[in-house]
Amino acid sequence: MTDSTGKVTLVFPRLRRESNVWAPLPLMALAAPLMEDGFEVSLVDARIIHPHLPEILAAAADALYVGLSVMTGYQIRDAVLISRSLKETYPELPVVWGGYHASMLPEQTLAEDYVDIVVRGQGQQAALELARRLRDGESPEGIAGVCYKRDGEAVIAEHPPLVDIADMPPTPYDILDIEKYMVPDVGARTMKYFSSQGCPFGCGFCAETSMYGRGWVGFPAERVVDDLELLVKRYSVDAVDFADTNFFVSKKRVRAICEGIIERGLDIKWAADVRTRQFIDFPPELRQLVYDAGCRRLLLGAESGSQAALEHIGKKTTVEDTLRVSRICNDLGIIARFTTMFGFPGEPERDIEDTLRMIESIKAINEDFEVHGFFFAPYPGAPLYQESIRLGFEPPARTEDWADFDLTELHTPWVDPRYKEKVDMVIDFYMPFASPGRELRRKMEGSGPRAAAYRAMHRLAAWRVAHRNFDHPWEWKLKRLRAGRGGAA
Ligand code: B12
Ligand code: SF4
Repeated sequence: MTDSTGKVTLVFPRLRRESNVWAPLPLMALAAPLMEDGFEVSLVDARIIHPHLPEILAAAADALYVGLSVMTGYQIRDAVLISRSLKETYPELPVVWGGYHASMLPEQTLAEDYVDIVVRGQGQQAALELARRLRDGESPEGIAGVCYKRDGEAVIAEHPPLVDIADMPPTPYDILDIEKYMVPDVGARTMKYFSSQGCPFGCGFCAETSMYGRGWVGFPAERVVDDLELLVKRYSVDAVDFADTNFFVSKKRVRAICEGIIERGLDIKWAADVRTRQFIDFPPELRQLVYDAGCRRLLLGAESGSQAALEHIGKKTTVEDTLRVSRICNDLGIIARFTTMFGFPGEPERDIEDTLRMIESIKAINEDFEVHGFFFAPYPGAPLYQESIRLGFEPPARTEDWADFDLTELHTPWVDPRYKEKVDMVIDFYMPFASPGRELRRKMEGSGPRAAAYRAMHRLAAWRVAHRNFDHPWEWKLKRLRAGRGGAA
């Protein structure tokens, strides 16, 4: 380690409607090598500071650069506000954008006068090299993944390949006010943690493929267990939600992590994402080990109850796989949380009935299993992004116009809004009420008027789903009115 020769300010802009604030892992990942190299890092999380601009401006005063982490959607609105404010106050201070959005659209992002540099892809090495160059008064030319402006012209770097993270220094949880990031989730004190980056699969709707080129890199098992032990012992964490896009890529590593957790007697519960077939293909004793090591929830992409739709998106899984994995999780005592997707390009509006039937079968296995419905949104970088443009999707022309882009709204001209309404109503509103999970059942158990309203809603929804009768959906309309959106179903 060298003496501190410079400071880097990292900012996590606000997100929309985030009830629980998760640790800003992208920035903590960057802070690790910077701090090891002797740089001072000031991490400002705009989600937990009100008002946030004065603090960001103060932290930026003596920085070599300010780096913002930006994902497509609402976060852009705050990132633009912050960046403009930085430029007004410190015209010479380099403003750097990284994360999924800028990585996929570097030209468009650099066209804005409030962004000086874009870092594409994985940021650990680029953030460090950039700090060294700016400290030494050198140009960022040639740093892998770093795009910048030269005489007003954008210099766009190739998207860099994924670099191994096995030797990365520890993720610095101590730069956070950690109590602000303890979330009641799998445990009362759940902490977000990442142990790997990338995913070897290539689902058409997912930006991951372009971001990390179907590569995958992870911390060695021992390092992961060390980190978990530190979280438990130093911060009294009782559960971890893995932010890994695909925690289960290496069976060998999963086995070693689980054995390590058990050997060290770590009393910890955890949740992670897995592909349906991956978990089915695990030998039963490994699945049992995963449970024994504390896994209590898995997030799986079921995507659809229609086999034709699964073939259409090349998901390489079957509806029967979804039911099989449900039975496996149920037998183990692991909660399965599924996502489904509708409205892919070129897909005929398919019968919601198939997915509804799949959900009923899942709920018959375990009522606590959840199924969420989403509509396909062409995120930049997703393999289906270009096809969506050919089919009439008009991507926003300027960075800030991407701020309204999220999975709750419809962005694709080939989908009839009434179809989306029906999916939202049946899959995400009536179905969860008809077959309530643990949380809703708890709300129904009370004695006040609220609990009575939930019970009435449950009976009504159960009747509607059983009879497939969604005519005159006044409960749904009321909910929409209360959410301030109005509109007919
Ligand atoms: C945790 C998470 C969340 C958390 C919040 C994040 C947080 N930390 O607070 C929550 C649950 C709130 C969330 C919400 C959403 N999320 Co999210 N989320 C993730 C998830 C699972 C992990 C992110 C993470 O921490 N990764 C670990 C870190 C170490 O890696 P990283 O993020 O890739 O960061 C690296 C690079 O991006 C880069 N980098 C990042 N920032 C910066 C900044 C600088 C200056 C530099 C130099 C480099 C750099 O370097 C980092 C280190 O290598 C990712 C998937 C994934 N595994 O990454 C999706 C992901 C980021 N989410 C995504 C989406 C779409 C959403 C939603 C918009 C979904 C929705 N429902 O609409 C919402 C946003 C809603 C809102 N509230 O506004 C997409 C983003 C796609 C895109 N084009 O932007 C992802 C990639 C999932 C996917 N595969 O589609 N999410
Ligand atoms: S959807 Fe999941 S499995 Fe498919 S590419 Fe994205 S992260 Fe990987």
